[in-house]
Amino acid sequence: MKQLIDQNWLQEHNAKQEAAVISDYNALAEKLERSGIKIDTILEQAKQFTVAVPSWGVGTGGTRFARFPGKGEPRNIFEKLDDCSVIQLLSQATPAVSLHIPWDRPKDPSELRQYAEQYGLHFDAMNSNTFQDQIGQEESYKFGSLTHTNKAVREQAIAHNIDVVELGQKLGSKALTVWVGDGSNFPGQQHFKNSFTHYLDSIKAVYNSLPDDWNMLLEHKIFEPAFYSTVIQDWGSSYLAAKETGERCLSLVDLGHHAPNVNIEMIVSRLAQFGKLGGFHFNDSKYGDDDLDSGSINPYQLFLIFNELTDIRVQDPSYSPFYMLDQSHNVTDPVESLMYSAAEVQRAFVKSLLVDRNALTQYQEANDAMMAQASLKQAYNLDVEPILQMARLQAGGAIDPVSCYRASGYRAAVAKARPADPNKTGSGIV
Ligand code: AOS
Ligand code: ZN
Ligand code: ZN
Repeated sequence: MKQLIDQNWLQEHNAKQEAAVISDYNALAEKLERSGIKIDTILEQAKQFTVAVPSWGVGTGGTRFARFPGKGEPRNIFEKLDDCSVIQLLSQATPAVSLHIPWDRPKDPSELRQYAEQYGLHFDAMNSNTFQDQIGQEESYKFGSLTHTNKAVREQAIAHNIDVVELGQKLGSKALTVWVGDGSNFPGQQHFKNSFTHYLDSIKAVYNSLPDDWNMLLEHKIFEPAFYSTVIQDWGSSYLAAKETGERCLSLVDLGHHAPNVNIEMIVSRLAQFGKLGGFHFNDSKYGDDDLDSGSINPYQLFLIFNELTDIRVQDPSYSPFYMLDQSHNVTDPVESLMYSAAEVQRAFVKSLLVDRNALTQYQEANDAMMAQASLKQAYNLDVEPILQMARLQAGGAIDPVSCYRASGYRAAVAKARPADPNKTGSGIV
């Protein structure tokens, strides 16, 4: 397999920290053993955990005010895959890439597939884009796409989604994620019922063209770019649309798409209870913002979401929603942010495995609020870093991905190899 950071160098880098990791791991094993938890079974699950990286995430993001391009930004999808391969090599948790069309539309899908495969990468859910106009397209999405008042615009948006599915089939993807920015900025601008009816009709048309082994994931967002009303603004609208559309049409929860203080873990439980929780876009947010790094603001919320997911998997071990990082890296090196975030999501997952579920159930049944919350905190407060480090070490990754990446000189090398083109950003502002 092709690797852009030398494997021998990586092993030497790890060797300096290996004894400390083994010692920390053994100490944690002893501690967990006292609670009847075998660390090796947790380690194996940690090694299985994966989260997809978005193709646009390796470019520097920005806000509507400005974008400050980073050095050595990838200029095309092949260079994006190069960066994704480094993220996977060091983190060993991100073997899949989620493509955005048209930003990353390949001229030759089989060439792109082979390029990914040489790195051991594959393609996760495809993302369509009807939230901006593309060069040469006939109809404008200024006033909406799948929900537009004009049938010709809706048909164009439907055709784009079907096209993305056909492309995804050639790349080995198995899902289409649909997020639309459709909505309004003024009370009275849009007829709520009519726009939702148009959405349902459009989504059904896309769904009817879906291959049998594909899922369609509907992503809701409270606001932005529409600031007064959004057609698929919350999990309720998403659930209704998914239920109306069909069995393989599911809801996708992007953590940054809710009002502050909304109980997202409860939304997770509700959607899962009715068989409609299909995937996640992981990120964090503080105010009304979308796409800060996962776990950077509220790691406890991330843990509580995984606590629900682990609870669901106790009932149904085969349950596996689509996981993707959806972040905008405005002030960090995107490769570092994505490696660090993948580990934060993995950390929340691992901690959720350590919750004593029998004890929690008993406390809940006995209405022992103090001990119920304490049983969650007991798992959350444990430092599981040695498990994450050991998982990466055993899988051939880096004990500490960020320090290893910095020592490798990868960014400096690509900064030379990829001179900035002032006329091309290589990524969108998302
Ligand atoms: C937008 O806010 C959403 O998170 C979508 O997932 C979007 O398609 C993605 O961020 C790419 O723009
Ligand atoms: Zn998203
Ligand atoms: Zn978003």
